Amino acid sequence: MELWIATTNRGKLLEFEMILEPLIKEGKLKLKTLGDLDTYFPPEETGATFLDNARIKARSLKAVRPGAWIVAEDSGLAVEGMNGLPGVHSARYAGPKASDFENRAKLLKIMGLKALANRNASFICQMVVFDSDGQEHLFDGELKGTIAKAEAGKTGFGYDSVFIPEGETKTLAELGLAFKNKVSHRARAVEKLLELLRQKP
Ligand code: ITT
Repeated sequence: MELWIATTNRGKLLEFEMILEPLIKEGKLKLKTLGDLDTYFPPEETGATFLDNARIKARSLKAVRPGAWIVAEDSGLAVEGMNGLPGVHSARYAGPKASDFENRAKLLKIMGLKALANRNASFICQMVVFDSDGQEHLFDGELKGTIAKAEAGKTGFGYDSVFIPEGETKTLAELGLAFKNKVSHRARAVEKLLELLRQKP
């Protein structure tokens, strides 16, 4: 079975590969990505919610690969003391072409300027899957934690180096990918996808 993943984010892709590895190793699953298409223009993520954006990405890939298994997810960081920001704007928080480093720097700066006492935050993932019959399946996941005062750690991507998961004292980027893939918002959603893939021939 082929599963097409609608993402341009290498960090996400690596996590999909690691969590779906059991099926890949059994020879039951092959992952395909946007890089396997000759030409593809990722759609604009104009939705107001994570789910809207996940659907936009999944439908856009489905339009060029009808009848294939497709998965897309939209994810981001919601900070309690900032009314859920950066939220759906997480990837482009510091501007349309912002790097992960610039996004993290803006977040830490704004939280520092406002002297926010409430540093509670959640990573959220909303996933849309189309099976080969075109039926839609929705999965989600959340990881609660707090925003660190400064960056620490090297693994992962995005806000991993400023996010301390609940019950831990180190950031996700210090705890490493094996840890992240057991507890993360994306891991929870991909685990549900793995279950679905095991059920469907
Ligand atoms: P695709 O849309 O191509 O999948 P993207 O990076 O643009 O890639 P999103 O629109 O879903 O993905 O934005 C997700 C952003 O939220 C991502 O760029 C990070 O800034 C942040 N984010 C999401 N999941 C994260 C994670 O596991 N660790 C750190 N940051 C994360």
